[in-house]
Amino acid sequence: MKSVYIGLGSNSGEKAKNLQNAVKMIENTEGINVKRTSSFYLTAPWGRIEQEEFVNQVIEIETDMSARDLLDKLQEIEIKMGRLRRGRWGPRIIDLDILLYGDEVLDFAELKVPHPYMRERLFVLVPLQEIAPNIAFPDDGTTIEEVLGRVLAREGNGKITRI
Ligand code: A4P
Ligand code: MG
Repeated sequence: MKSVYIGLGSNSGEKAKNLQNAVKMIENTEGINVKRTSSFYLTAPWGRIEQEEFVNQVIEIETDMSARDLLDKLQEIEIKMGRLRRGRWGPRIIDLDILLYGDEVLDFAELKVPHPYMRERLFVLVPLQEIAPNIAFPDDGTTIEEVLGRVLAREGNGKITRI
């Protein structure tokens, strides 16, 4: 069994509802147990900033699925929920990213773990810190708390509100 962290995001339609539905679909997937869920956070768009605010959440699951199979499953859920591809970092009903997969480091085009941008993203680090402050990055051993502390010192936390 692996402990896996998934980042959820929505900035289109009923955003919090979309996250709830996605968590239900993840929960109902054979071979996946949802262990912990963070609060919802309202967050300023990162990357392409001329779009609606996001609602973000991080969950911990336990699974014996391979990382590839899990990614396929998550993409299936995105499609079922009606996600359309509207360009990189563009608006979406639901986005499901694998943040951490046990203590593995994966570097394939279609699957990079730890998620390549998670160390810079308050919308990932703040909810992750809520449910798992003491876990460490498998590649360099820094904890979530340390990495979050650095980003907060640099940027402040004006761009994220717990809802
Ligand atoms: N992929 C590689 N590694 C992973 C991984 N660890 N988890 C590949 C999931 N997918 C991974 O993703 C494109 C491809 O990335 C997938 O086919 C998969 O094989 P995508 O979800 O189709 O496209 P995307 O989401 O538009 O691009 P990308 O680069 O994944 O964007 P992100 O990183 O998901 O960022 N601002 C706020 N406040 N909140 C947000 O949630 N999200 C984004 C999207 C931008 N700004 C945001 C937010
Ligand atoms: Mg994505």
